[in-house]
Amino acid sequence: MKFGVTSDIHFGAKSSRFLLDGDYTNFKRAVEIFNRCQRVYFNGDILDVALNLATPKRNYIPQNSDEEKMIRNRTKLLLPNLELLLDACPNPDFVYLKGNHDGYDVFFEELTSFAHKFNGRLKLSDGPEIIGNSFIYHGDDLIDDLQYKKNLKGKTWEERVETEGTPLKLEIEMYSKILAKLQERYDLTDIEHIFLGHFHVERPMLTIPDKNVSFHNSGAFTLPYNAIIFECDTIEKESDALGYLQAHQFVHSPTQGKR
Ligand SMILES: [Mn+2]
Repeated sequence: MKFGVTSDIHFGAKSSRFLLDGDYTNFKRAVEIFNRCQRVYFNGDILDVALNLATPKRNYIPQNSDEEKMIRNRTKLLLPNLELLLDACPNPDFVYLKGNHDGYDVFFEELTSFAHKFNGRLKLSDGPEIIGNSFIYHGDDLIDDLQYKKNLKGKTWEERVETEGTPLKLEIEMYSKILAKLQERYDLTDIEHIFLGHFHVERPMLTIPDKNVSFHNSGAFTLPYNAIIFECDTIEKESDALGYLQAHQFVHSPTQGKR
């Protein structure tokens, strides 16, 4: 079964990787890939609402009517675009997983009524989702308390790279810790591929040495502000192995702001 995974479009943020920007290049690219798939996973942070929180948290409850209004207004801008995308992609069904920037009840309420239009073709999920030997989760609560992004051992990522070695070494260390954390929570016996979003490291794909597990990160970027679409296939062999095909990148749009 062919499936696609993407995340971290951050629709509405200044640094948004817009699907529907300018000449629609990103949109057309997404449509082309998604229509080859039987299922597409939106793995969190497709919508971005800035609520003046340092780190937005999934299941955050709006503290006042302004915050709630902000979420509903931003939702109103996203949904017509999502509708265009789903209408242009008759082939796959879609699963929308919560991220930390869009895991709000208010948004998921609106998304639930929106989903009714699509006769079961759009499913909502808290995550994780499992397909074949693949595990799909946004990853926000896996990384944030490891503090790799900002402040591990009181150092920034860049400072760590300078003093402790290559990004590859640090990324293997980080993903090994994430794997251990996931194994505490879930039975990953048959899982060989873990799809995450959320954090932005050098490599969209990394295999942990000596483990039969690869990480794929659609929030990763090799160029600034690119979200990635993974196009994957579950192959029905004895191992039910997933063939990693390619990472397609959204094209950077000149109208996007700096993060
Ligand atoms: Mn995130």
